[in-house]
Amino acid sequence: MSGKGENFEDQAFVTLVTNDRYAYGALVVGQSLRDVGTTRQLAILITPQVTQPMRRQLSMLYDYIQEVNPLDSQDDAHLALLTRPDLGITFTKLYSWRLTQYSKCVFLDADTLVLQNVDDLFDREELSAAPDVGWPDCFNSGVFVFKPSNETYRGLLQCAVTQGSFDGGDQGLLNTFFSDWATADINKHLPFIYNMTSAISYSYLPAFVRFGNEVRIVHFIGRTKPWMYRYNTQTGTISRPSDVDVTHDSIYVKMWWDVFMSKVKPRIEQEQGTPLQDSPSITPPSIAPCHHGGGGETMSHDSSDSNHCRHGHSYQGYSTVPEHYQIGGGGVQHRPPPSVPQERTSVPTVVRFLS
Ligand SMILES: [Mn+2]
Repeated sequence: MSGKGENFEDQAFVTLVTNDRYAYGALVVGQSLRDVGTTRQLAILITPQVTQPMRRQLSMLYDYIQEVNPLDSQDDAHLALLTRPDLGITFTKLYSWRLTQYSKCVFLDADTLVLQNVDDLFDREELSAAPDVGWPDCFNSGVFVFKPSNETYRGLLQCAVTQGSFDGGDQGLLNTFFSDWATADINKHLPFIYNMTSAISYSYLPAFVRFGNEVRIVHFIGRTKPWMYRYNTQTGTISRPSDVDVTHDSIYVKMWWDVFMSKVKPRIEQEQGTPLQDSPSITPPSIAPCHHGGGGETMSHDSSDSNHCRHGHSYQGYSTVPEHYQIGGGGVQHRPPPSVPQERTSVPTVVRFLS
């Protein structure tokens, strides 16, 4: 074995994004995989909502990009119970099993961050995953080892139709389909350090103190994501958004931003051909200044976001990522509400997908 990927071209890390905001997560997790020297391919599934400039950014980092159409459940009543009416699209995750050009894959949510090399995950068999902190007899579907197979894909769809998902998302379905995970084979239980919930230091601090330095993958579960935070470029400190649902450990949010600022942002600037803004003063929520109605490089954001572009206000030294990545457009374009991947939720419901 000599060259990167020479002997492992049939194995890949796979992630999924359904909009530009999550694509920032994919840029960071993909970069973090490069930074730890992975020998495997990087593959990403995207939905039509991801903009062309963002696709170009992703293509600089990922070896393989596949656009997929969302497998929307079209079951708004049930989905609304979860206060995440757009989560049906996350069944797109099932499409991962159709990446049969690979013999084995490791799925990583776009809201994860790799801190140490995890190529040893490819020694594991399908379906290997770490326990979910909310119900450890279920696995968390943010990180898992799987084997692409059209037969398995069809089985998963059939399972969705006949049994549904007990949490309304992919995690419930996958735990139903791979129902013997909890008891059948301990080798399919990934250590928690491969999918550490970023808020764990608040729930079991002594264990975090003891084992925290062994963490390999951090998972920013919940609706509040690292890219919703503000990053002070002068002090390197993090500010939480106002509507936090999960308090992520600021150490890891800062790690996410360090990757974004040092590797991802420069590539965006390089593609634009101009600095995003005079460093170090950066105005939220866009990296670039808000150019409403102006041409040139503009990163717009959704009006429903809590972080509106605030003209006339100074937020010097702070940075957040924009909702949509847009270059060369005619200013802010309001797009449909973004769809976001499903997270574990405790709301029980039986739904029928794809029926
Ligand atoms: Mn996640």
